[in-house]
Amino acid sequence: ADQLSLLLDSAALFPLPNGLSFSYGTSGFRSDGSVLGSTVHRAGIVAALRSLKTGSTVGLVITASHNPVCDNGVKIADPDGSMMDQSWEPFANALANAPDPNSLAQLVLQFAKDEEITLGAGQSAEVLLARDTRPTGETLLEAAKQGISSIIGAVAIDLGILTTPELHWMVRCWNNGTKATESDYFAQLSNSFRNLMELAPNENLNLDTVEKKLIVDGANGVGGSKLEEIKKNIIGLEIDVRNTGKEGEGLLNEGCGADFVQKEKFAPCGFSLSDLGIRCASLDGDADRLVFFCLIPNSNNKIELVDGDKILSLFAIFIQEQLSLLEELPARLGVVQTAYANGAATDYLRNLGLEVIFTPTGVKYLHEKALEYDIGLYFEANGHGTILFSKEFLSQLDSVNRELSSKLPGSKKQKAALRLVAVTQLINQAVGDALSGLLLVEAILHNKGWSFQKWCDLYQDLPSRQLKVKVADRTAILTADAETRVVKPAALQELIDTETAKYTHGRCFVRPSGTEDVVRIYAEAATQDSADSLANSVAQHVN
Ligand code: NG1
Ligand code: ZN
Repeated sequence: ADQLSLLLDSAALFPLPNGLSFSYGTSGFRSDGSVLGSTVHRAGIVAALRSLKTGSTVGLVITASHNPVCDNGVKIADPDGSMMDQSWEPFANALANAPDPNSLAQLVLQFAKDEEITLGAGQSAEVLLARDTRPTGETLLEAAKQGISSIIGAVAIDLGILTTPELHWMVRCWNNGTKATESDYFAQLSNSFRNLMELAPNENLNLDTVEKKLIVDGANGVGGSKLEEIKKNIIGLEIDVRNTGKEGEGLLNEGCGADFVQKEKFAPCGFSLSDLGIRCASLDGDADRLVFFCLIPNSNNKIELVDGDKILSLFAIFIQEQLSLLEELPARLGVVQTAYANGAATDYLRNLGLEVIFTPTGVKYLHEKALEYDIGLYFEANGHGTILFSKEFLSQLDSVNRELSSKLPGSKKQKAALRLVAVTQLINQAVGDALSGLLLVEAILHNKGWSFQKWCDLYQDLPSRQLKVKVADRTAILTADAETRVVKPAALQELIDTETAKYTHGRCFVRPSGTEDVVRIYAEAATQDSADSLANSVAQHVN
């Protein structure tokens, strides 16, 4: 068949649902899983074109992350494992909303022409596919496959059920020509974890047995069972996985998972006071977010939370420490946050002498900024983040490491270099990864001989409150300065300023969500009561 009729036939099988429109938000298309057939089919077409354009393998993952089990979503990964270049989003949007097969086909042909992609001329395209554990995932994956095969020469490779970060990692490795299977991923994590654990300075090995234990809430999603695989090859850490999504363990993301734990500040289901004193961690449904917590005695399941900001701080301290031992390895270190970062975290990081910058919410913005440094660390408060190392830095580290292992083997300096090497191998440089992040946290605590409490006490979070409000049209709100200020409607910012001025350490901002049809309100102040009341009063003005 020729390209046009292939597109027409394929599109006819996946009609756009009446009255719905879709938009490629900060993490792809998201909606109720039952209405996403056409969207995912069309995302398959976009992915195939993206592969043709870049001449490399790309990825497509079907997930709605921390959202309820009935939701689903789809996003595309570029050849380096990062989110699809933003310049392609308008096309993805147009295609997702094309009313009929004919207009869809015309959009594809025109876009291919504009982008100088030759269709049907013997080029090949390759898309790696994965999905999370949602019940609508299987059908949607089929739709993606059909979309991909409606572009001549495009091939879909179904990798089954994976965490989102696994898929991104595999795309990256595939294109780098390095080992890219799931068992390679598991092996890389457990090997680099072991290396980093073994590099702990002897004087810090004073942890008692309780500290070797970690309980992990898998959000009843895809991460729990993967962690159970990884833990088989791990020593020095006892991991107990709960909410793995197996029969009888509960629903995906319901009353559990990193989003619940971070926003509600309560222990997830399956945890109780018998876990008192034990370090706990929580993943989200597709395992790209991670937070830690500990139960508070006599508090009705309230927790002490370690959020993304504090994970970021731990990573930053550790890297800074190793670099300070290696004056022959100069590196520009940058930290990227969003407006949701706790004010106390930002102060803490700046007091360490670090360069801290802000971007709008959404991993793709943070990731892009972090790429500008030799070592770029980024985290959202909700626990999504990672560390990026520039190519130049990696090759300098490699030569410093070689030099030291021949001239000063066993020295403090050599160990510092080896620790950095282990970090570069353990952390997922494609995207935030709860499993790799979790192991890095554990290895760093072990290296530093730190208890959970010591980590908590790095700084005291300012009390905060997040609310969401449904409005008629959330796009009526426009923001600036990394979303910290409302520019339209102008009167709203004035109201926010007036309210905020009433509170000590008050800070408040409002922005339209990029993933849900709501406006989000964030407030911070010296006490929980004042944070709550600031958020509530601003919410009233948003309505
Ligand atoms: P929106 O819905 O745009 O606030 C949420 C998170 C983001 C990011 C995306 C993608 C908050 C306040 N926002 O975005 O940080 O993780 O989902 O999943 O947590
Ligand atoms: Zn997620």
